Amino acid sequence: MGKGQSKLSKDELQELKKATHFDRKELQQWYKGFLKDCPSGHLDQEDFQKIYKRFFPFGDPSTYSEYVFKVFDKDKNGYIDFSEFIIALSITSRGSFDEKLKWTFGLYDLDDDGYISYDEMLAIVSAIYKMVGSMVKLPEDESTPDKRVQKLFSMMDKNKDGQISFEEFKEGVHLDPTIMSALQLYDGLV
Ligand SMILES: [Ca+2]
Repeated sequence: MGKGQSKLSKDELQELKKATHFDRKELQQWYKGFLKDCPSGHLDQEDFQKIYKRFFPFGDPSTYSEYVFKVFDKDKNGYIDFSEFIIALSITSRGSFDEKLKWTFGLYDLDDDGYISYDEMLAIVSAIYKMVGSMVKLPEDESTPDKRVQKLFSMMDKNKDGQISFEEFKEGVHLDPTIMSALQLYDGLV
């Protein structure tokens, strides 16, 4: 994505139209807004954290925003460019259930090996708890990240191998839709 241009080129538009659920007009609008918020044309970890801080002023979203940043930054170069931003936004806001599911799974699967381990789930859940702080009243059996993860594992890890496959995740989401709340939290930003 070239610096200094105020509009997407024809080729860029064409490409993003194919890769997202947005039309030309929406893409140009989002691009304008994106440049307004970050004139450099890309977001770094710190910019991203600031956005979350606006929405969770009473908690500490630093860790959680780092994890989400990693999912956005597809080419892992340390920046979210417009194309990465809009593709993630398209999935989280207009994606099919399956797209959203894959995106959320990718968030939990920190090392990208296709399985969510207990520690990976604990890392994300702890980050969410840290972020929402005391704003949410939690049921007794979910009062700590450990309890919450134990509960999720007892429900989702059907073959008891200590990790959650995509299939198990997919089924588990129906048993506990709040697991997708990782995504809903992001929805609040759009
Ligand atoms: Ca990138």
